[in-house]
Amino acid sequence: MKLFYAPGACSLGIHLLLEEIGKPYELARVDLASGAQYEAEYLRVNPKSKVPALLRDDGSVLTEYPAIATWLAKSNPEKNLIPADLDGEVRMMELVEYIVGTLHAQGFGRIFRPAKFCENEAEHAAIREAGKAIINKGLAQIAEGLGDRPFLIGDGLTIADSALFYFLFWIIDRAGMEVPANLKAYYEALKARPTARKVFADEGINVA
Ligand SMILES: N[C@@H](CCC(=O)N[C@@H](CS)C(=O)NCC(=O)O)C(=O)O
Repeated sequence: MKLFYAPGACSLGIHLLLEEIGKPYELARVDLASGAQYEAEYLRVNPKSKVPALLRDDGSVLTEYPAIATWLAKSNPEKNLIPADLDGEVRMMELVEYIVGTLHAQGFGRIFRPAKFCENEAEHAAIREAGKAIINKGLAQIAEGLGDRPFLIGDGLTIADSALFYFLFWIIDRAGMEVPANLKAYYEALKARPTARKVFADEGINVA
């Protein structure tokens, strides 16, 4: 297996899952800043020009965070990365979709790439503010649902936690945004896992 990733990108969460699973895998860095995702070599891997992408042992490539995470979890059922009961599973997927599809794509998308939403530069400040509002609303909801528990669903790490892990890395360590105290404690505990330390080290990311 080979994970195509960019340091600190959302692929960080898939990287964490690979470490949690503990089976051998390779890493292939994609230099998003220099536009490697648009070059022919990477387009052959993922024509959508995005990371993460996972090259599987049968030679096929899987893309899209929820799909990759689900495949990894269901291929390694002994790791319990998806709750065994149906209600736990769908509640977990509800969170994954919200974090990846709404908070990341709609919230951070507006903050980092306002031109994707409107080419008129005069609108960009308002678009960024709208992105922050999406994120703050989502963080408040997630914090309320989490309470003082160490994981989003059940009593072990699931793929929803892997998504919130990369998202909180952006929010707390990259953007320096304030978050509810319980989310900060949750993120610090995730960050302290040996698997997370290894992921940061492998990606060359310095975190406190
Ligand atoms: N829908 C995709 C989104 C992935 C995504 O947005 N990846 C970003 C990094 S966090 C990316 O590759 N951006 C490169 C670009 O847009 O040029 C998924 O769920 O995997």
